Amino acid sequence: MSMKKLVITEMNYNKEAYAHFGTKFLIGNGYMGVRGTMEEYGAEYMPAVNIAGVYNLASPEKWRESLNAPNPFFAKLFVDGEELSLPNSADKVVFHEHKLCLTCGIHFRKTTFKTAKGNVTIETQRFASMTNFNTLAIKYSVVSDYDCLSKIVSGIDGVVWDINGPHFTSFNVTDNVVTGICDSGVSVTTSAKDIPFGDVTNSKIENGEKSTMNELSFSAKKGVEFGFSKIAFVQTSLDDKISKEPRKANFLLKYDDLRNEQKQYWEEFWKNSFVSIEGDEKAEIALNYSIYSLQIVAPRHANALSIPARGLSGQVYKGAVFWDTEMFMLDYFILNDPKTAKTLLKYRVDGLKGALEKADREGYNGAFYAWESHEDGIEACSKFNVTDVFTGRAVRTYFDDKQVHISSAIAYGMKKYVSMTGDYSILFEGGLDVVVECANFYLSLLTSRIFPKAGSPRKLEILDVVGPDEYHERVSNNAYTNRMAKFVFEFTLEALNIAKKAIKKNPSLYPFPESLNALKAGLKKIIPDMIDPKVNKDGVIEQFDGYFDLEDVSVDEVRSRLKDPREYWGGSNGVAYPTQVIKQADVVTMLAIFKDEFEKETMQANLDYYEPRTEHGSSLSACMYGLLQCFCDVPDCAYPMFLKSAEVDIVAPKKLWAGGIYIGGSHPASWGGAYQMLVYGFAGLKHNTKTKGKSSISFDPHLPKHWKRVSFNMTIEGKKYSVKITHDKVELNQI
Ligand code: IFM
Repeated sequence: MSMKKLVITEMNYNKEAYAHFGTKFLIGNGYMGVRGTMEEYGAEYMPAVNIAGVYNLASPEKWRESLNAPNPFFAKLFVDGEELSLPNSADKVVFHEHKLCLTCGIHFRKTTFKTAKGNVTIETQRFASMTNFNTLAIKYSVVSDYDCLSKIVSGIDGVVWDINGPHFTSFNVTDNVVTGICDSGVSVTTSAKDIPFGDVTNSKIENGEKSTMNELSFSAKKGVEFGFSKIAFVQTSLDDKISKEPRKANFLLKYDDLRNEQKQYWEEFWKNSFVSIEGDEKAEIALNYSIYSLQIVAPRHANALSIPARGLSGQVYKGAVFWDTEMFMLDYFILNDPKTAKTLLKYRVDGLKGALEKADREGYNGAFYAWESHEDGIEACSKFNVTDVFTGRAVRTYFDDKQVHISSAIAYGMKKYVSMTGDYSILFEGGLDVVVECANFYLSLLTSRIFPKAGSPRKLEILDVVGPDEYHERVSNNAYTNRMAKFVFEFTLEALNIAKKAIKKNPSLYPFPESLNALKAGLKKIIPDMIDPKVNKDGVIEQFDGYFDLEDVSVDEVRSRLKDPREYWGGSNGVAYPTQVIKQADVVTMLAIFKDEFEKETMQANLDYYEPRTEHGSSLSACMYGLLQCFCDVPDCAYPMFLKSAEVDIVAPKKLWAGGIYIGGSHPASWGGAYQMLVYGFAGLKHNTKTKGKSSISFDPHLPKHWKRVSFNMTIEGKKYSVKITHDKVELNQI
C-alpha cells in the first residue's frame, strides 16, 4: 500500500482559534495528551498535558475530573528586551505555520515576528514519545536576521488550565521539577532537562511557588540558530497502579535519539494501519487523521484503562469514559490492535465494582455501568449535570440514573471482542461476571403490566429510561434500550455456553455455580416474552411509547425557539422535549447494529423518517446514519456523514456549549465511527461468527461513486489480512 505523507497544516495566526487548534493539533501517547497550543500560552489559552486515568475532586461543589500535569513545554522569547510571544505580539507576526505531521507523530510550529531591526523566527517541534510513555520532548530554535541579545524563559508551568479545579492545593518546586499535590494525596510530578545550543552567555534557574523556569541568555548572531532541546517526564502517584511498568525519569535520553525512535514507531505503525482511499484525498487524510488520533489515546501503557469521551484533549466531560468506547471506538482496536482492545475491556472488568454499587444505589440488581465512568467504575455524573443559562441554576438531568443502556454496551463490547478475535480469555478474567451481572441488571428492570391493554398479551417492558437520544428523558420502551437488553440476555446465554465448554476441558477456568444454570433457564423463558418495538404503517419504529404523538416540527424550527444558543435542548424544559426532534441516532443505531434482522425497506423508511428529525447534536450521530445508509446501499448519501465524522476535529467546531457547560475537545467516538463506516459500511466487512467451529469473512461493498479503491489491513481471529476493494472486485489476502 503506498503511503503519502500525512500532514495537517494551518497557515496564519488566528488568535480566536486557540481552543480549536489546541484540540486539532493534539499529540499524545495514551499515557497523556498534549494540546496543540503555543509554547508561550498561559492557562487562559487552554494548554494541557492531560493525564489518562487520574482523577480528583477539588471541592464538593465542583465535579471530579481528570488532571492536567504541570506543563513542561512552556517557553517565551525576549529579543533585545522585547517580548515576542503570542497572542501579545500578534501584530508583529509576518509568517505563522502550525503543523501536525501524522506520519511521524510530531507537532511543528514556525512563527516569524517583525521587529524594528528585522525578522526573528521561532521554530519548534515536539512530541509525546510512543516508546517511553511518560516522556515528552521539544526542540525550540530561534534565528534572527540581525545580531541581538536574546533570552528564552523555558520551564515547567504549574499554573495549569482546569475546568473544575484548581486541583493542586500544594506544590513542591525544586530546580526543573514541579510536583502538584491534591488534597486526596494524588500527586503529579513533571521534571525536565533543558540543553541549550548556540552562544549561551548566561543561564539561571528561577523557582516560583508553582513553577520553575530556566532563563537562558544568548548572544545571537545574524542567521545562526540558538535555543534548547528538552526532555521532560510526567509521573503520577498512581503510576504503579495503572501502568504495566514503573514510569521513570531517564535523563540519559537524548532528543535526537528519541525523535528517531518516534519516527520509526510511526513508520512501522503506518505500514500496517494506513487506509488508502484512492480517488479521494480529503477523505483519506480525514480517516487517517482519525486513526492517528485513536492511536495517540490508546492506553498501551496500561493493563486496564479506557479512553475518555474527549480523548486526552482536556477535562471536558470530566475526562470520563462513556459508552463511546465500546460502541464506537472498540472495533478499530479489535481489528488493528487486539491487545489494546482487551485493555479497554479490562477497564470494565475493574469497573464492575462501581457498576454493582450503582445498581444497588439506584434500586436494581446486577451491574449498572456509569454514564460517565471514572476509575473503578465510579459514576462521575452529577444528578444536576447542566445549567439553566437564564437562571444559572443547576438542572436535574437523568443521564446517570436513567441511561440504562450503558451496561448493554459493555456486554456488546465483550461479544465483539470475543467473536472477532477468537480470544475467550477475557471471559475468564472477569468478563463473564460482567456479562452475567449486566443480564441481572436488565432482569431487574423488566416490568409487566398487571392489566395489559385489551387484546394484547402480557409482555415484558422497560419503563422510565433515557435512550441514546438524550433530549427525551424518562421515556418507556425505548426501542434501542429494549433490543440491547434482549441482546444482553442472548449473549449471556452464548457466553455461558462458551464457558461451559471451556470448563469441561479445564475446570479451574471458572467456578460455574448452580445459580448460572438457573439464570440460563430464566433467560430462555424471558427472551420471547419481551415486548416488540412498535412499528407504524410505513414501517417506522417508534423510538419510545408516545413518540409519534409529539409535535412534528423541523430541527430548524426547534432551533429558532432557542432564546440563547447555549441553552440545553433536552430535559423537560428543553426546546426539543415536546417535539419529535432528537439529539442523535437512536432507532437508527439499533437498526445499524441489528441490520440482519430488518428488511432494507424498513431501514430506509426509518432513515427517511428520523434523519430530518435529528439535530446531530452529538458527534456519535452521523456515523450511525452513515452506516445504515451504506447498508441500504446509498453510499453517496452516506458519504457526507462519513466526512462529518472523520473531519470532526479538523474543521471548526459548531457546538461548544450545552446548557452552560463547555463541551469542546476531541471526539474519539466520531473517529471510531468513521473507521466503522469505512470497514463495515463502504467496504461492507461481515464477520460471520462460528457455526460448527467455522467462521467466515465476507464483503458487501458500497463504495461512493468517486472512490476508486479502498485498501486496508485488519486482524481477525489472530490472522492478519490485506483488503483491497474496487467497484467490481474484492481482494482478501492473508499476510
Ligand atoms: O456518550 C455521549 C452521549 O451519547 C451523547 N452526549 C455526549 C456523550 C459523550 O460523547
